[in-house]
Amino acid sequence: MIEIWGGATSRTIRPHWMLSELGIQYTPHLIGSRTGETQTDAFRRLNIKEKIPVLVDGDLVLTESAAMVTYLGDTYGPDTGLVPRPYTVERAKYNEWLSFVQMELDAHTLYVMRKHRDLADLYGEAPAAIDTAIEGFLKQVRFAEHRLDKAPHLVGETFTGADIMLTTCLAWAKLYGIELSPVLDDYTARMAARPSYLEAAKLNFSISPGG
Ligand SMILES: N[C@@H](CCC(=O)N[C@@H](CS)C(=O)NCC(=O)O)C(=O)O
Repeated sequence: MIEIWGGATSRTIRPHWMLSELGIQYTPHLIGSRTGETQTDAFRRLNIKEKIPVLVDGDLVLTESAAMVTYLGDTYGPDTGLVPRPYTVERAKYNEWLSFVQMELDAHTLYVMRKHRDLADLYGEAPAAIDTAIEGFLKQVRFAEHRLDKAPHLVGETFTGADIMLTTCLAWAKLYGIELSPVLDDYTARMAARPSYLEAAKLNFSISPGG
C-alpha cells in the first residue's frame, strides 16, 4: 500500500490530490513540518531533508512533490492522461510547466515570502526580499495567465498533474493576500471545485500547519 507522509501545506496536498484523481487507496500519515515528527530518526531515514511530503511505494521513496505527482500518474494511470506519455510534445510541455511552477512560483517567490514572514524567527525578517518576491511572482505568473486565457488547462485539452502543481501555488498566493487576475481566479476556482481536490483538501488540511 502506498504511503504519503505529510499534511497541512500547499505542497503536501499535491500527492494526496493525485491519488484522489486516480482513485487509489493508500495510507496517509498526516504529520506537520517542524512539529518534531520530521525530526525523528525513523523519519530521517525516509527523508534526510526533514521535509514533507514523502511518498513510499514498496522500496521506492520519493521526497519531492512534483516527482510524486508524475510518478503516480505514470505508474498508476498511464491511460488516464493525468500525466502525458513520455517522449511526446505534451510531455515536453508538461515538464516545462512543472519546472516553471516549482522554480518561478514555489521556490523563489512564494517560499521566500514564507521564509521571511511566517518563518522570520528562523530565517530573519527581510521586507525588501518579500516585496521583490511578490513583484517576481506577479511578473512570472503572467506566463500561466497567457496560456489560461486561451485554454482551460495548462497542457493539451485535459486536466494534468501540471494543473495540480499550479493550482496549489495559486491557492497559496491567495492565502498570502496576493490578488490574482480574473483569468487565474476563475481557473483556481474551477480546479478547486473538482471532487478529487475537495477530498484531498479535507484530508490534507485536517491537521494544522507546523511551525
Ligand atoms: N521541494 C520540496 C519542498 C518540500 C518542503 O519544503 N516542505 C516543507 C513543508 S511545505 C517542509 O517540510 N519544511 C520543513 C523545513 O524546511 O525544515 C517539495 O516540493 O516537495
